[in-house]
Amino acid sequence: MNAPVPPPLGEVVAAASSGRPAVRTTCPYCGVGCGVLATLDGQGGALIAGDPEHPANFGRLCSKGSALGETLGLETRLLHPMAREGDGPLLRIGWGTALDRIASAFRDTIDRHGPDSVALYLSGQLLTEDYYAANKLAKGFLGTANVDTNSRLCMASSVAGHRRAFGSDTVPGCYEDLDEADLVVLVGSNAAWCHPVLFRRIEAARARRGTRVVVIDPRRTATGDEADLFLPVRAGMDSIVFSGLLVRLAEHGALDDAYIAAHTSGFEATLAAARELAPDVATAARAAGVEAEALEEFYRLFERTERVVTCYSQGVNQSAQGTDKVNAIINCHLATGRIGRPGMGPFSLTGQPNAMGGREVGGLANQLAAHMDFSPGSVDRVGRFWQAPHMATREGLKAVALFDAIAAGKVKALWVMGTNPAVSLPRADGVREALRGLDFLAVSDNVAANDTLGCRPHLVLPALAWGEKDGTVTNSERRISRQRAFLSPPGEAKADWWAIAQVGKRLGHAAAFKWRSAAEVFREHAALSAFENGGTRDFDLSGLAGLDDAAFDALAPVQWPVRGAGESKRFFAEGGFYTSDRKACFVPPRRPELARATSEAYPFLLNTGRIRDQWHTMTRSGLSPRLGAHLPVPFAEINAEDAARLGITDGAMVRVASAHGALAVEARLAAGQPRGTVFVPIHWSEATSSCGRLGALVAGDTDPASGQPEAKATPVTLVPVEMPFRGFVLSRQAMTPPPAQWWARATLDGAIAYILADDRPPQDWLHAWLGDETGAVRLDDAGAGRYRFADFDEAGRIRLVAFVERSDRRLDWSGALSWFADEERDIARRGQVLSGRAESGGACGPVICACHGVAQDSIEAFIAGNPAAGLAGIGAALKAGTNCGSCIPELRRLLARTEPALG
Ligand SMILES: Nc1nc2c(c(=O)[nH]1)N[C@H]1C(S)=C(S)[C@@H](COP(=O)(O)OP(=O)(O)OC[C@H]3O[C@@H](n4cnc5c(=O)[nH]c(N)nc54)[C@H](O)[C@@H]3O)O[C@H]1N2
Ligand SMILES: Nc1nc2c(c(=O)[nH]1)N[C@H]1C(S)=C(S)[C@@H](COP(=O)(O)OP(=O)(O)OC[C@H]3O[C@@H](n4cnc5c(=O)[nH]c(N)nc54)[C@H](O)[C@@H]3O)O[C@H]1N2
Ligand code: SF4
Ligand SMILES: [Mo]
Repeated sequence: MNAPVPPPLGEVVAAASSGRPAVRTTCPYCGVGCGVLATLDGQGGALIAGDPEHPANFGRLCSKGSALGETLGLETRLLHPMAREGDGPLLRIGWGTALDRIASAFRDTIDRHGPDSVALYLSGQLLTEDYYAANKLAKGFLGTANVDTNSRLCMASSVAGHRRAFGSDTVPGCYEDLDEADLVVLVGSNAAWCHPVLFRRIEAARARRGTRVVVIDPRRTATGDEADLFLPVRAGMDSIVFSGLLVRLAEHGALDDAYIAAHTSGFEATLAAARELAPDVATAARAAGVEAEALEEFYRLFERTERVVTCYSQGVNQSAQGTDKVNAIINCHLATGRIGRPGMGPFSLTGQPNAMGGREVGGLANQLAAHMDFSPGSVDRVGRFWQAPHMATREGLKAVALFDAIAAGKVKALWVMGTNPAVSLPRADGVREALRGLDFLAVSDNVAANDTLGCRPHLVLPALAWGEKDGTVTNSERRISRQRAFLSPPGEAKADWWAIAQVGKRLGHAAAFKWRSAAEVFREHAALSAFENGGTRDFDLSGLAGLDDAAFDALAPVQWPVRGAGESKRFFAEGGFYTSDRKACFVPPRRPELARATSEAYPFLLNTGRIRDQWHTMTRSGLSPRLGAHLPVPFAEINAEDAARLGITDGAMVRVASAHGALAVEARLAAGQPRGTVFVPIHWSEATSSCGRLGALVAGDTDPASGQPEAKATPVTLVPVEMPFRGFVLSRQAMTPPPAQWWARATLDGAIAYILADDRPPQDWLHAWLGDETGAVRLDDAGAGRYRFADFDEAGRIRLVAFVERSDRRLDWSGALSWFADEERDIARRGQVLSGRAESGGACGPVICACHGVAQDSIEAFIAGNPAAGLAGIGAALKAGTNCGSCIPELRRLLARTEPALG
């Protein structure tokens, strides 16, 4: 466990409950950017609470934020630099040697093959200071713009859409707009699961002022369930919906003619293009795959509601038509002048904690620092500011093209920092091969093992993790918050910015990389934003360029721009766009078309996304038992009729395959999943499952404007997989997975679970693997294909339980798991663990309330016995939904399902 460090001065607040000092910091998960109070628990960990004073969350946290304390252990951490010689294993080396090696690998590669033969691949989970340092090194000193980031997979279409419309990557609004809106439209956003605290804010506005919520998403998510109106748009057809809206607004005299005339250009051509796509509601509805009446209702609501915020996320961005979708949405806000005023505006919900910070420092290959581009004037300006000897003069390769160039041998040396591309990039099998073929691969990460680290890097560097690192992040509403350290660095872990600066120094640029603290990096970043700005660029932190170290330590959450006093927190109510004529551009969308159509061989469209309680490739959220129980197994959500036709039953194993790769997961039949489509979550990797790595399947055709890959519509085939033997191993300690044909790992309360499936009886493979432990009990019924085993340690505590038997569904482990809660059991009763019954009568199925560990079965049973109880009744009796509230949409869903029919 980490050792505590004294909290920074000025940032010590008394945590109400414990009286111990708490450190104010920011949640490292989603772009909501919630303030967190971390209080050391005296045992190397920390108690986590929401910061009541942070303007993003006012004290609230979702299930992931609340469980941060369970992710601070060091068991999985990378603690020392390591390198390999030839084909040998990674061996520990000193920092000095490691940094020398990176510097010389980059220098030699550039000498031999030019600056564009090297690249950096970064992450929206880095701090702004790390990101700034990496961009400065590459674009000013290595001489290449081959620096891209996982934000290419995340926000690039929003960035491109903003730049096309506004001339800059500006988010015009703020979270208060959600409090003050009368209509919130969520497009391609499962905010109830992915931005839960913002979603609760929308819900609060609903309760307070009757805000209406419209959700546009092909599948009915927890967010869609909560909507006043749900539009199940056909994949990729959002620009039809919003083109139809523009036409409708024009025809009903609902335009803001004065705003259009004074502050925009290109309206007529855009309206004409919209008329081509969606001349009337009926045509739009047909093309978008929704009911005409529902679409009409949405149009009517939008037309009649002045205060409307349209939030959008990956259903919009991660599309081969993503940038057009963004502009189709923005067009409607510009046309009604509903932008930059309270309760109004287009609002891109950012994914990662520092997606925005990355954009600010020019983390994308087609941007330069401080929201500048590669125009000669900007290149010259940044070059002078940095006194850079080797300024990159043109855009670099965007993520998908970058990895293609690596595969083609054009990029030969790569430094990956804070991302897991062997899982998260499309065509991930190809990415893995490309990584393995590099002349030089360095990876900076927090963990000792993930799929990218499995690609035989030449060198790995241990980075500081959340709770240890120190710097700033920017959330969806342009608010800069501090991440502060409350734990001291474990092992030899160091800040990413520091490692980059050391390499810069070794390449002969000591003056440019002389920073001694994150505060110094931040000041330089702020100064660059102000440099020759004069109101020409939106991103301006001139008011922060002079912060001294103490002020940086104490910095309260602040929204940019920070030019001086009396700053407005919104943009563009009075125009003032960052185009050459200061007018916004309407952008006519092209006719949307899926990059790949389904075919006889691949008749289903694969949609992908997130689940409530896991974060990306699970390197951190996967450590928390609270989070593991919600949806512990990789799955594919399939429409019930499709499944029946294919002979796939709920809980059975199913193979999903595209032209690029395949996976096998559990089938979940879902009414909300449209026919002809399947949804698979992104979170499982080779580290957590035998074949749940979704990225391998995704085709990833890129959007022409943004280079963002399509991640929501890959043609696939579905085939039932015969795995008649199902089971699990529960173990107190993590172990190498049992030799089953199929496995997935989950962290549960008290045990690590390996969920298993096989077409061979357990006697053939499990028996030998378990061996004959002394003190073990077993039940071996070869005739029935049943095998159960339990082993205990010397103190009589259960060590491991294995159950495998013939079944067409996952086995319920709740009985066996309850044994892990107890320290000791009566030796004589040991055999009872093999009965499979929980002594306390535990429940099975998903755990809906992560905070209080309340399972779906208990909730259903309660509702059945108390049909009138409602949400409050469930809360009072079971406590479910009473802490973070992330599960409230699911509780409502269960209530609705079991509601007695009115008649
Ligand atoms: N629990 C959790 N929260 C997270 C994350 C996490 O890993 N776990 N990650 C964070 C990050 S980095 C990001 S980027 C955000 C993402 O947040 P979201 O974008 O809300 O999440 P996704 O599940 O990727 O996708 C959202 C929805 O887009 C829908 N969709 C697919 N195709 C289309 C389409 O053509 N049109 C429309 N309108 N919708 C479509 C999908 O059905 C899905 O429900 O979440 C952040 N928050
Ligand atoms: N099919 C499909 N693919 C997708 C998506 C999708 O919806 N569908 N979503 C895409 C999106 S929006 C995103 S954001 C990506 C996310 O994909 P990734 O970025 O690949 O996923 P993470 O698991 O967050 O990986 C972060 C890694 O960085 C490490 N890390 C965390 N903090 C730090 C740090 O401060 N320093 C260093 N050096 N390392 C750190 C973690 O241990 C982890 O290994 O996935 C994308 N891929
Ligand atoms: S909504 Fe949840 S995950 Fe996102 S920042 Fe807040 S606590 Fe963290
Ligand atoms: Mo993301």
